[in-house]
Amino acid sequence: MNRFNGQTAIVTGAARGIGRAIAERLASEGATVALADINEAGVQAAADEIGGASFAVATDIAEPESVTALHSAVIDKTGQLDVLVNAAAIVPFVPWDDLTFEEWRRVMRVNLDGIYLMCRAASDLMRPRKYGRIVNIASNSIFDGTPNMAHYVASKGGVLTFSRSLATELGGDKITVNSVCPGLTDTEGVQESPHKDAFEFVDMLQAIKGTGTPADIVPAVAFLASEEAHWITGQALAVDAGMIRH
Ligand code: NAD
Ligand code: 4PL
Repeated sequence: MNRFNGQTAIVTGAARGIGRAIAERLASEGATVALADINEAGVQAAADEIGGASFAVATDIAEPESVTALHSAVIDKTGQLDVLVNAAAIVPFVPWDDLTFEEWRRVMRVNLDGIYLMCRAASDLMRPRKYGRIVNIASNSIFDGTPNMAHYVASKGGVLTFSRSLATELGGDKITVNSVCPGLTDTEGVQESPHKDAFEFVDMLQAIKGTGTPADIVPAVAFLASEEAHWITGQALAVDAGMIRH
């Protein structure tokens, strides 16, 4: 399939994990992808590997100037923006007893302020063209309140409800906004944290058995980012082997 021929996409969190896999798919289907990540070396390596016209932009999604610079770079290089996928986030493992206000703010700043800043800048570019696809990566943890990450769960609940509202705001300009809610997924980030020990537990809850990988999340994101998903907006899609059925 070549669903993104002639299109430009921004994917945040594209240095590794789910974001990187999404960037690879959109590029393989014809998009020029701006890979945005705070990990400068990692995102450059990812862009080099993808090749073609895709390019890396070192970006902190929580810094307004950095987000503005990213969108300027996209316009300078390609002149348009069709797709935004917000996959960058902090995925913490912090029990309630250790959850300080500082830690709460650290996560909110990236996971929620960052989504606002990215959607603000991207929608301003999309609206005059009367086309756009925004896919925000939330998490299935918001449906059952996964432990050891209350601030993260709160931030991702905000991502879902914000996406719903933004869908209403932007529908008049034919821009769709949806969220995808992955279950526990085997990524570099998870492997670096105690979340890696939870795979057996979530397997027990899944309708379909096995370990989720970024490749399992990508197809849902690519579909919602494609032109043909034009009649779907304000939705949240759990992609988690049926762990959550809401
Ligand atoms: P990861 O930690 O492997 O990768 C996240 C990327 O985001 C990293 O490259 C990191 O540098 C980047 N990032 C962090 N802060 C940033 C900032 N301020 N600006 C720009 N980039 C920043 O994560 P992952 O496991 O691939 O998760 C990707 C997305 O999927 C996240 O939104 C996460 O919340 C969500 N998710 C993950 C899981 C899971 O189990 N892995 C489950 C549900 C949802
Ligand atoms: C079920 O989004 O959804 C662990 C870590 N377990 O980040 C998540 C579940 C994690 C999740 C998540």
